[in-house]
Amino acid sequence: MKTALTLDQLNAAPVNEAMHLLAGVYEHSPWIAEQALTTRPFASLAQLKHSMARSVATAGRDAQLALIRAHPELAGQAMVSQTLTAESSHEQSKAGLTQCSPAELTHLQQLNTAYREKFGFPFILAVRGPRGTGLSRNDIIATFERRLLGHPEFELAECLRHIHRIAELRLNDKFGVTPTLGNEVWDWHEALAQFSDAGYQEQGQLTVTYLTEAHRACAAQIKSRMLACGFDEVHSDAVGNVVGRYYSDSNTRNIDGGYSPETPNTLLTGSHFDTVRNGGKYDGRLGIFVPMACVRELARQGQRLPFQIEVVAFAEEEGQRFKATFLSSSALIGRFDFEWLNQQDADGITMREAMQHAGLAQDEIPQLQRQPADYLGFVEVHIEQGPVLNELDFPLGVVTSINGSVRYTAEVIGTACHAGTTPMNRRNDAAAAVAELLLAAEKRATQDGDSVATVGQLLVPHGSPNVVPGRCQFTLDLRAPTDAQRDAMVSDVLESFQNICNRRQVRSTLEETMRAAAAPSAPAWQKRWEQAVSALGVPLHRMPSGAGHDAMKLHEVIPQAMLFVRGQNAGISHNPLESTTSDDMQLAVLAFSNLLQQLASDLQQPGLPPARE
Ligand code: HGY
Ligand code: MN
Ligand code: MN
Repeated sequence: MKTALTLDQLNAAPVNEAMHLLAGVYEHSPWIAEQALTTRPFASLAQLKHSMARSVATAGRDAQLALIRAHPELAGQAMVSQTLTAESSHEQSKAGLTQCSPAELTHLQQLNTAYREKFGFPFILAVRGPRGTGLSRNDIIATFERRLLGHPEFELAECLRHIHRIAELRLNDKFGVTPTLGNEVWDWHEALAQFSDAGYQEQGQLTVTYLTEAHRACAAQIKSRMLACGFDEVHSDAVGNVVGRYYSDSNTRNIDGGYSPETPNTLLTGSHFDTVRNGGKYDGRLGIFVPMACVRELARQGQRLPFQIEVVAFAEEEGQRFKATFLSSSALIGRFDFEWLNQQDADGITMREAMQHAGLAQDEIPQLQRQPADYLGFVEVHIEQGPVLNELDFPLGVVTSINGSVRYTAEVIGTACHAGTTPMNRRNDAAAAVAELLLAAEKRATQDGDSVATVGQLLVPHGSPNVVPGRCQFTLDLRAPTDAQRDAMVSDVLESFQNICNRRQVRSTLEETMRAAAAPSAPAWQKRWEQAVSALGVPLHRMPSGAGHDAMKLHEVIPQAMLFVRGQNAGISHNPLESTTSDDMQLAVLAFSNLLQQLASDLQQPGLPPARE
């Protein structure tokens, strides 16, 4: 059994020996280790991985192409003639590629030929996958077919990302490292993803909307898992949240300890478990399972901290079944709008009826409001849902601010008429008006550089191919890093909308369904995340959040800050391709544990309680 390599060994070894220790990490490309070794000493394996990846990122296109071309094809000639490197041979056989049926082998070789002809380099896929246990042959072939349709620039970057994932797993092997906690958290997501709403489950899609059977099955599984993790109390509340509390070492500490009873003593954390339609497995859920894993480790060690940890699995954030978004975090801050109970879903069921069917006591909703004075702050872990960390090869990112957003549902009412006989200058085409608005909103958001505008839903109700649309319903989602920038864009877009309707002589209705203020991270809490990440030896990256999160509602009453975890597949989200690795989940759990321990030592300093803001 080879002895595991250690960072001390690698940091101390002469260059040539260190190169030998890192041999095989990047296929036939020792120049990467050589370049990375100039940045020694490495504080952590994560830092070594990052440094090697950045050596590639800064090496220039020719070197990157040479690196990709140094790799064998999947189930290609090298595998058949058994001339693969030991690492590639192990990986391809573990993924079952050496057991392909003749038809699979032929199909893979056709894909290899087509891919290489289209892109000029071999298809690269980390076949051990995001969990490290190996993708199935079907997954491999499906990914191959999907990426064959891709764009050359994207595919070159995606091949490099997979090469870094291959290198990461090879480094784990060399250092004898297994991301045990990350593997468990990864598996918890798989278990929760088995529940999906009717109509989506049958298609193998993940959709969990508010208070459906699947939603309630998720709540039940989260509840039982919280109990198994050792939370002292777990309950479902009046809007369907699952709340777990892990008590502090005492609810109050003696006054001369400088920590008087009225000082806040609960850290609030969590995220949502509802999903968008055909969404990903990690959006929201990662922010529930990471703190749960931390509490499980505390409970296992019998450790109590000088504050209580309250983990909330928020029941409704996405606003899919009903228009109300951030419903359950709004309830926690005392801003649940009881008008929402009258909202109807696509089947005409009101939220009130859905809650009654789920056995929720609506009259208890006001009691859900948390007293800010009881809380130290709110922290949320979330998958990034964007490409930044993936492109910069950072596993974690500290959020500086969450963009402010406004969302509308709207309808344009024109005149339905004959598509053949109505001249173009005699139409009041509702869909054309919306199309013009869509392009105007796109242009206006692009003008700011970091604003975004999206028409996510667009429908001609009861339309026909040969009828000029008389009605067109749509949604509009507008976001920007600050409220002032957001509001300037909103007023411009709405003015454009009015002008378009006037000129086209159509009517419109517009309902604001969500408004969330931009939420800058509380400096003290952002600093806590920065310290927690830096303590892992992970390079620090600060970034804004384009996506909205429950943290922006809690922001209205208590200080908050978020931690982002890198997404795979170029960080795609609100898409079944959403993915993250158990290695990155491991780092998120370790960072969260660091934050807990750091907060505990802050609290135990005699004198003032820790800075909240
Ligand atoms: O839309 C958002 O930003 C969040 O995913 N609800
Ligand atoms: Mn989402
Ligand atoms: Mn989310």
